[in-house]
Amino acid sequence: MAKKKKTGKAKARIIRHRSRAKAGETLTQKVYINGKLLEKDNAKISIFDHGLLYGDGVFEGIRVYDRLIFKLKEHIDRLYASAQAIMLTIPMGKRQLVDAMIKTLKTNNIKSGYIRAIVTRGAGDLGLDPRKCRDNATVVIITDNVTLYPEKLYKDGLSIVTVPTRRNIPEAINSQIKSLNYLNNILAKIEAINAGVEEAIMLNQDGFISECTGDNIFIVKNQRLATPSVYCGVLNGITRGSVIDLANKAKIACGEEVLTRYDLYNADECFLTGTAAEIIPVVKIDGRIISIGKPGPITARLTRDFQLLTKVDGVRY
Ligand code: PXG
Repeated sequence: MAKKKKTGKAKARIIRHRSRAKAGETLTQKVYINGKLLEKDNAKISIFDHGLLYGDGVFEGIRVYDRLIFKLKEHIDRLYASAQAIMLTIPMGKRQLVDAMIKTLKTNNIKSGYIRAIVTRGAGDLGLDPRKCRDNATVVIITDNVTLYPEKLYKDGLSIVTVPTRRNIPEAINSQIKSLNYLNNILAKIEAINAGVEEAIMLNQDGFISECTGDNIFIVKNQRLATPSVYCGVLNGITRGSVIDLANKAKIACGEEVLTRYDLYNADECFLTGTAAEIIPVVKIDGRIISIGKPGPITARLTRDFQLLTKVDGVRY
């Protein structure tokens, strides 16, 4: 069969990965699937995998800074806790999974980037019944680059809106479970894009602030930091935890609270946190300019502290 010509986009991706290879070597991105490292184009799983058919699975996104895997233990523990909550057995121990991640990073010669670990229920039949997924769960590890928002927005700040789609109620899917079921977050993202902005604030069932589609939210009021409590139905974000620790160290008070839109509109500063987004300032919410419409000093201080932390805190490989 004649080989398909590579599109401009595909070519660019290959060149990007090749550029990380040592002189004289070419490197095509490899993806880990169930113990094997496969070339990206051959990295395939069954169309009967319940991860695809039902979003039945869990995942993690982890950042790597200059060969340091940031908050690795926290991410691994959260992955296994999410799996435990949905009665999914990850067919390998934590140490083995970490070894597989490091092997994938090294194979792809990644110094700084992003690890996406995915564990699905595995291949079953067209029914929901997870017992039909007789083989082990599918374990996938992708290592790549990630950019969530354009660089300019980190300097100037984001404009965001509250959207109609609510965060999942904990009685349905507990927000601590980082499941492959992101449809309501995606709907919220679509609503934000339709409104001409990059990110959405999701309210919980009671109308209080929960979080954004892939980030936690913080405000600063009178030199004090506040973020919605996990009881408001937010993911206990690992970047959120790092920011709370950094605030404690910097002697900036930080409360985990119940917040309303009013609190956001009247904040002195606002920012979002997430592994992919890191810390990004917010300067406009639902058309209200926050304070003077520029990223504030406490956001800048915590961003600096966070950047320093990523240089020293992590598992080296
Ligand atoms: N809330 C939600 C709903 C998330 O999915 C965070 C908060 C931040 O948590 P960490 O632990 O990363 O600080 C997340 C994580 C994306 C994307 O493309 C976002 C996440 C995961 C995967 C992709 O926006 N967010």
